[in-house]
Amino acid sequence: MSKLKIDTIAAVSTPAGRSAISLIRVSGPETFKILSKLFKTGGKKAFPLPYSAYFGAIVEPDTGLVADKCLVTTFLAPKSYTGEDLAEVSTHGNPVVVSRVMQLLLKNGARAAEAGEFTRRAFLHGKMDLLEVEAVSQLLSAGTASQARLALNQLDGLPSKFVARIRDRLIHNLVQLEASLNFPEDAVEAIDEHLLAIEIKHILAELHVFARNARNGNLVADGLRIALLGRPNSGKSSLMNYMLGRERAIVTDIAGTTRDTLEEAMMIGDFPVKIIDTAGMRRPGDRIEAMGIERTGQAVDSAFAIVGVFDGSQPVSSEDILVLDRIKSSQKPFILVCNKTDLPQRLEESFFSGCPTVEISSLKASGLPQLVKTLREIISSSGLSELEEMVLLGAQQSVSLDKALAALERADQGIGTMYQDMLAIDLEEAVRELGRVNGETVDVNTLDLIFERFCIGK
Ligand SMILES: Nc1nc2c(ncn2[C@@H]2O[C@H](COP(=O)(O)OP(=O)(O)OP(=O)(O)O)[C@@H](O)[C@H]2O)c(=O)[nH]1
Ligand SMILES: [Mg+2]
Repeated sequence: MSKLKIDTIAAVSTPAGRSAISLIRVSGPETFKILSKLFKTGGKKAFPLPYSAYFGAIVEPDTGLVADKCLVTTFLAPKSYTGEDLAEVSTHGNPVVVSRVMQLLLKNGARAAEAGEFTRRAFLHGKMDLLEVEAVSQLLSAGTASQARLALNQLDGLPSKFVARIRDRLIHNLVQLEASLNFPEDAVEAIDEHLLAIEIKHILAELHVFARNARNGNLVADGLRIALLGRPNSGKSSLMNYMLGRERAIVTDIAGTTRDTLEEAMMIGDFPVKIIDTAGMRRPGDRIEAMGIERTGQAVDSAFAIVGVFDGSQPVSSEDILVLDRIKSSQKPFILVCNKTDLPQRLEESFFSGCPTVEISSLKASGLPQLVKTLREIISSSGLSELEEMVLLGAQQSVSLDKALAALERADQGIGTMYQDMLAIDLEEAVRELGRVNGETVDVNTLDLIFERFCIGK
């Protein structure tokens, strides 16, 4: 089906099942023609007026039977979510009633909407750009208040304005460069490469900040990954259970109990995190353990921060030294846990020297507040509590932003030595890729990928 054909679509926008009210959305040029056939309102108010609510009944045209009594809210193009004529029909929240009203709409000229099609139309009609689309998507899937706040910030449009402004500046410079390249003999002034170089540097600096805000935003949206790392039996799974407050991971006194990485969400302050329990690090006993330990390595690579778990009741082993080396070489923020403090302590204190350490007994449930406090400090010192600054990007948008940055880096480094037409190619690429970030130059296939993540009715 052609995505460009603008017909009239309908979908149930509320979840399936019984509820007080269900909402059916209808959008497109025939919206009010279709509703005029089906919806009978008793009042004298003309139908439809902008932003108006009408109480009435959906009536089957052939039989005159009432399908439901409902409230219809009207939004006239272009002042609606989609930018088209749009109506929201609030029916009684019974699946039988809802499906009857839907069938009547479909029989009388509407088409069942695809996932994300209302938002896609909003995008096509210029009601929002791709950054705002991404914010809507993240708002719908947000699992915590801070994730929702981040998405709402982005819906205010500041990141959109930023990308549009940077892109306009690049276009302006590109046009000047092209003019001086194509019409050298005309009155067009030769471009001042020195000024252009300064401008590119400024833009690059601003874009780097934007990219960092986007990385942080995606960290918050996905949940910061915190990996528990340690030798077998040090108490990683016990600590995970203690942090979560429930028996999630299997704990035994057999070294090598955890063979695969386990991931669970929790909050640190008002920050969503994912705690990752890993297979204990040692020379593997069999193939399965070897695979588990390989995954431990991946968990370290993808982690935002690492919690090193050590058994305080045992002297330092070669495995502990291996673990500490791995943690230090990861260059990630970390904290060391001296676990099993309920037992006589035999781990040499000097082992932890110079490293942030907390003492914990996972068995007796003591010491967690100090660990949480330190993790909060790690999060806030990474600038991650500044939600206002953050940006949410989809996977495609992140790739495009990186490409735009790379093209500008090439331009920045090459300017003065590189041919101007090569410079123009890099600037063009930056403009094109930034257009993919905000949707100015996005292609249909990419749009398909973006909107298929949405639910029907949004
Ligand atoms: N006394 C005491 N025992 C603990 C504590 N934490 C864990 N243990 C015990 O240590 C043993 C190993 O605990 P686990 O949590 O399975 O250790 P692990 O690091 O996940 O081990 P692997 O999955 O094999 O890598 C179990 O018998 C736990 O009951 C603690 O704080 N105090
Ligand atoms: Mg374990």
